[in-house]
Amino acid sequence: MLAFPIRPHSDGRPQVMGIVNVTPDSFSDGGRHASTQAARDHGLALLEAGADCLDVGGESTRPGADPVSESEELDRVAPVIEAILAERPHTPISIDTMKPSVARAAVHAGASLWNDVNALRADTAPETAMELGVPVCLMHMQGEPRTMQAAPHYDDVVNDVARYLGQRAGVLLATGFDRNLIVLDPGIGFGKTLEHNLQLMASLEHFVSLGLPVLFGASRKRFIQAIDDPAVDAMDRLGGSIAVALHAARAGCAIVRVHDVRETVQALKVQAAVLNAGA
Ligand code: 9MG
Repeated sequence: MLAFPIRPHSDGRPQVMGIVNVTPDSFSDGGRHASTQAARDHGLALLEAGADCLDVGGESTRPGADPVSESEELDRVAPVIEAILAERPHTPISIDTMKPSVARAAVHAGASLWNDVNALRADTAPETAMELGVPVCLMHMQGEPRTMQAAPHYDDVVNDVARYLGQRAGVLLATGFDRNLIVLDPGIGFGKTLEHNLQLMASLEHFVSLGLPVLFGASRKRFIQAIDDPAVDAMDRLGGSIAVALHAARAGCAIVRVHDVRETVQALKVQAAVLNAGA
């Protein structure tokens, strides 16, 4: 099976993960990529633009999103993974799902990382991860997508999120899962206020210091609108998305999950060149 890159590039740049939403209600592309063909084409275009890997998801996790059935989710993602791999056989593709059955089918279709915003809280998820043997991204989320933004609360958001991720990793390790295959993610925007998101982003180095690769996903998220201007919609958040991707790179994150691949890759390359020249 293909190895999925979960460590930064040798020049310190994070791996760039391009987002392929196969959801009619996707918050950032308005469902334009809902069909298999369109999602495949979009994924291939992201690879052409310089993505190191792709994240394919068939259930929206945006705030307020309703769940979809297992069969619907599978029908969305498996053909897209197969179609991308038919064209570009060596592409590292992650499957963004909370459902063990979907993760299993996606890995059988060729996915090589399980990105779980639910951090394997579903029944049998840790055992399924052990069975599949691919890297797993454990993301922090308070609550569930439909209601998570109602009233998020933490005693100390950085410590609470770090403790949670440590506990979830512990559950996975107890099944015998390989520590070298675990990726952590503080879950920007998942059950968090603007202040929580800012605290977490200001503390990314703390998450990196836990010793496992960190995935950072903040592309086009609502906190950018909250900081900039209420009129700024999802398609108009490129500047803010790049600012935080550069910040995540400097903090040592291993993977950044983004919509705007070409612009992000260019910004990361320029930052790495400048930092390495001064080193
Ligand atoms: C699916 N998805 C949406 N946002 C995400 C984020 O920030 N991290 C991860 N791992 N997945 C995400």
